[in-house]
Amino acid sequence: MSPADNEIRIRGLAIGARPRTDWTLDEVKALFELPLFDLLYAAQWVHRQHFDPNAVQCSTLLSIKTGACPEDCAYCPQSIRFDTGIETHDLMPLDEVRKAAERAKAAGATRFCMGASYRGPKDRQLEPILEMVREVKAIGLETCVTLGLLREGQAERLAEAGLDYYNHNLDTSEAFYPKIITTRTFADRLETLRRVRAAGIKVCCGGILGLGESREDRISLLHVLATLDPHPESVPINRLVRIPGTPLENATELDSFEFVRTIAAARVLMPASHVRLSAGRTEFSEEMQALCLLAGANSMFYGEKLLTTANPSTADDDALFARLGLVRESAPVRDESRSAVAT
Ligand code: SAM
Ligand code: DTB
Ligand code: SF4
Repeated sequence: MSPADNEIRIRGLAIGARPRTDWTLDEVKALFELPLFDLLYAAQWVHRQHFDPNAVQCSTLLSIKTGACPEDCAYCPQSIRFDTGIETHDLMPLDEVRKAAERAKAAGATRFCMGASYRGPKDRQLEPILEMVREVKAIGLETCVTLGLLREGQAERLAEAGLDYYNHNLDTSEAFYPKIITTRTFADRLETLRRVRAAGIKVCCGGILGLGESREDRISLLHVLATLDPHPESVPINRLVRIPGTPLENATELDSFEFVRTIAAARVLMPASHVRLSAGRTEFSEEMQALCLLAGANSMFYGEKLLTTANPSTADDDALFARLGLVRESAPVRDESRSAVAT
């Protein structure tokens, strides 16, 4: 049976394998509020229509420019407005980036994501980053960058350099967003996502849970993501890492099952996308990580560090993979007729 006509019915909801971008808010809410085991069953079923359920895509992160960011994102250790004690640095030399990418490839990652603490890069700041994209690609890794808002023409330049993915998160619902960030709008973010898509770069877009948002906000965030046409190819779901010195340092920890529920709903709503279990893993038990993977997450950050905070060690991740019988998803085959990597 093809994904087009393949569906299951659970408590009156028709759940299909074919990606849809016309979800209504009511449908997303009904799905999100299913009994957890029904939702997990739906997510597993959808997951197996599109993916090897035992393979996990592994990306490694590198902060190529750290801290002193003019933005006021209330969760972020890199904002210049909060005293978080992080070590800041300007743009890293190309050579160091290449070495880090080579180490990531040797460890088994297939994608290398470079993050910079800009509101958005100036044209002259983009130039050395294009060079980094070319170098990392030449090593044989997929490339991703997250640089904030993009101005006109910048996405095209990144595409020409061979960039595969651009990460730009919506972070939370449109309604809750102004409580978290005041220096740029939700609409600004959608505009950058539009530019990335128009330039032919794959979109990596998700959010953070545990900012103090309500369930309605989580449902609304998923609704916006699942009605982007086409869906983001990669959907990172972060749990807030509470950083001393930020306004959210004392945020209440989000219930683990609510986090799992959000992952499972994302899997059902965006059946063909990779859903990434992102920041927050160091605070999760191995059983919790396994539950997130069972709920349809099939991507992770792999490597000891995220941008400024810790991630589980590769040894711990390798041991977890072995215990669960998981494998690292292999790199997509390169299509030499295009500069980008085919998926
Ligand atoms: N400056 C760029 C931007 O904001 O788009 C790129 C880097 S920014 C650190 C990338 C993403 O990391 C944010 O959108 C947010 O989703 C996530 N993030 C940052 N701090 C976090 C934290 N303390 N806990 C969880 N996720 C976080
Ligand atoms: C994403 O969604 N999560 C990553 C990546 N995209 C750039 C970043 C997580 C950052 C966590 C806090 C830190 O290490 O500074
Ligand atoms: Fe700056 Fe990005 Fe952190 Fe916001 S999330 S303060 S834009 S580095």
